[in-house]
Amino acid sequence: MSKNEELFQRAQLHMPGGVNSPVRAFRSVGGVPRFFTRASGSKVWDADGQAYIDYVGSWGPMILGHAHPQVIEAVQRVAAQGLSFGAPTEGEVVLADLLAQLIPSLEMVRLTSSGTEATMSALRLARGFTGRDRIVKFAGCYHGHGDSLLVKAGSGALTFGEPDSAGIPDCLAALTLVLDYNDTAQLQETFARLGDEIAAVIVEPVVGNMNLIAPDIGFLQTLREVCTRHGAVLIFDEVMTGFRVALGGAQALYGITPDLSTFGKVIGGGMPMGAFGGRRDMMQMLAPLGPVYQAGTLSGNPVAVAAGLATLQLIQAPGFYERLTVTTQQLVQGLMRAAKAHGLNFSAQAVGGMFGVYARAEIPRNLAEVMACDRTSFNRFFHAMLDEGFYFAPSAFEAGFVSAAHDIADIGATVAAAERVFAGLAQT
Ligand code: KE4
Repeated sequence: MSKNEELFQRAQLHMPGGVNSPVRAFRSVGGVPRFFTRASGSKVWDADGQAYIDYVGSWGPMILGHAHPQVIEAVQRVAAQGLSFGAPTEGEVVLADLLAQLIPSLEMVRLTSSGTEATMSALRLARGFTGRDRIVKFAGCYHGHGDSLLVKAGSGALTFGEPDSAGIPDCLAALTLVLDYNDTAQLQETFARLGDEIAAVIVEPVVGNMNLIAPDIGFLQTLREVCTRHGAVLIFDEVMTGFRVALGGAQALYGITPDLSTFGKVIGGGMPMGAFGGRRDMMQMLAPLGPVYQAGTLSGNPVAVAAGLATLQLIQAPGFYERLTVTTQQLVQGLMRAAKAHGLNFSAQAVGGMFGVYARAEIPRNLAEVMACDRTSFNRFFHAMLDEGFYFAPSAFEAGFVSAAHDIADIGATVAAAERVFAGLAQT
C-alpha cells in the first residue's frame, strides 16, 4: 500500500471523506488523492515522494509559485512577533490602502478569513443597503458555501431557486434567482419582471467553478446597466479572478466598475484571507458604523496579512502579468496542438493566469455546454497526466492555474507528456 493510500484510509476515520474540502477527495475523477508533504516553485511532492508540476496552486493563491522565499521570510518575521491579537494592526492599514490603490472601485474594504465569508458578508450588506431580499446568481458559478448561494435553478419558469445542498431552507433558497451565465436576454427579462425586488447580482466575472467560462462580449456591461437601472447592487466575485487575470482583476480587464467586489486566494498568498469592499456609502453601513453586522476573530490576521502583502508587492513587478499570460497561453496552445494531432475532441482557453481544458471540440459558454463535456475522457486525461507527474485540477468542472514559477521547461515537459497521453487515448 502506498503512503497516500494509507493516509487516505486513516483520514476517513475522523474526517468526512478524508478531507477538509470536498474537491480534494478525487471523487469526481476517482482514485486516491495525493497527500502533499512539501512544495517549491512550480512543484509539489506527495507522501510517496513523487514530484508533480502543479497546475492547481492551492486553487489560485500560489500565483508566485510555492514557498516563495520573500513570502516565507515575511511570514516567519511577523509570526515571531505574535500570531494574533484580536486588535487592529498596522499591517491591516497597509493592506487596505494597497487594495484601494490597486482596485479603484474599493473605496473601503473589510478583511475576512475566507472567500465564503467575503461573499456572504457582501450579500448581507447589499440586502441591508437596499432593504430588498432577492438576489441573482448564475448556474455553475460558485461563491463559497453561504446558505443563499448553495442554490440551483428552480424547476419553475420563474427561475426561483431550490436548495443545492441539504440543510438550506426552501424559503431562503426561493429568494435566490438562478439565471444562465451569458444569457443576456434572460437577465433583461428577469429584471423587467422583478428588478425592483432584487438586492444584488453576484457574478464570477470570469467563471472558474464550472471549469473556465469567459463572459460573452456585452454580458458584464448588461449586468452593470440593469443593476444601475433598477438600483440593485452589482457584486463581482473576484475571489478567483482578483489579481489572477490582471493586476486590477477582471473589473480592470473588462472595464466594468462593480458596486462591491469580493476577494480571497491571491490576497492571502496561501494563508487564510478574504476581503470585500467597494462603494463608501455601502461600506459605511457595516458595524461598527452602521446596522449591518459582520465580524471575525481572525479577520486581518497579522500573519495572513504579511503573506498577502509580500505577494501583492511581488505581483506588481513590471511585466508580471504579461509573462504569466504568455506562459499560460503557451500551455493551452501546446495542449490543443497535442490533442488535435491525435484527432481528439479537446479544447482549451486561458484568461490571464487561469485556464480551462475541456473534453469537447468547442469551448463551452455556459453550464449546459460544460455538462456536455466527455467526463470519461477528461478523467482518463487527468489520471494519465498525474501518472506522468503533472497535477491538474481533479475535476472536469474546475479551472487550472499557472504561476510565475512555471518556466518554459515546465510547459515543454507538460506538452510533451500530453503528446504521449493523447496518443494513448487515441488508441483506446
Ligand atoms: P473560500 O471560502 O474557499 O476561500 O472561497 C470561496 C469561493 C468564492 N468565490 C469563488 C469565485 C471561488 O472560486 C471560491 C472558492 N473556489 C474553490 C475552487 N473551485 C476553492 C476550492 C475548494 O472549495 O476547496
